[in-house]
Amino acid sequence: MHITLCLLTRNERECLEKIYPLIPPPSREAGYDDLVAIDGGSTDGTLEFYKERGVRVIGQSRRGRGEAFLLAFRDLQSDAFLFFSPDGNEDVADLPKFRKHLEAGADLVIASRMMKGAVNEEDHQVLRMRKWANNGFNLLANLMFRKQGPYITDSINGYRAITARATRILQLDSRDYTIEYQMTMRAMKHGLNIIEFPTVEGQRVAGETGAPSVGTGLRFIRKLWTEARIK
Ligand SMILES: Nc1nc2c(ncn2[C@@H]2O[C@H](COP(=O)(O)OP(=O)(O)OP(=O)(O)O)[C@@H](O)[C@H]2O)c(=O)[nH]1
Ligand SMILES: [Mg+2]
Repeated sequence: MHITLCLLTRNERECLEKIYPLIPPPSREAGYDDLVAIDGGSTDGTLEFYKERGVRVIGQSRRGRGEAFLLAFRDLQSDAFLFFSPDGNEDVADLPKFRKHLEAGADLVIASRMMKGAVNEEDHQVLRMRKWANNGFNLLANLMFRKQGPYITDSINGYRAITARATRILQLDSRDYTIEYQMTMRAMKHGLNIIEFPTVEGQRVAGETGAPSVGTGLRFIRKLWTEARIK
């Protein structure tokens, strides 16, 4: 199975300097056969960083994290896509873990920050607002859409892999930060095989978030509502 690792960035030069050197070159053992960056219009030297290292870049004509996913599905020839955000949140050590699940027949593989054995970046805090909100979105998605398989504990995490076959079934169209939630809800609706494994979430190593919590949360609620209304 040919798997393409997709690095998702918008103005992440500082993070890339720390994280990119930790990403092994493509190989069977690394967990992917190809590496491509999908960039949402960086102006901070991210594109120069890639160019200096000979990394293939797909530039977006429209901004948005979901847009990057849709471009990968449209423009890349691969059996599966593994998405990685090189800002420190996602553990490089997990990159080789996706392949065995995909090759065993999973349609969607999610690194979960919520299941037993996982660590969420808020777990050391008493108030875990983001985690609680995410668990609310998880509960609703499972109650409303899940047809088979285990309870999905992290329906919105971006650290995930999906087969090309599944993308053709799901016909995703979210262009913003709701892309992963839409992907999980539709995979549930279609009864696809979703597998999770536990991951340890790290802190962003530099720069700033592009996803303010409250605004993004409202978008998730709207997306849930939309998915509930369509078949
Ligand atoms: N290709 C692409 N990537 C994007 C876009 N917007 C954000 N990203 C990347 O998506 C990843 C996740 O975005 P973040 O802003 O870190 O969101 P977050 O992980 O919820 O927030 P933090 O907790 O601060 O890390 C980062 O690697 C961003 O650079 C976009 O329009 N296009
Ligand atoms: Mg992040």
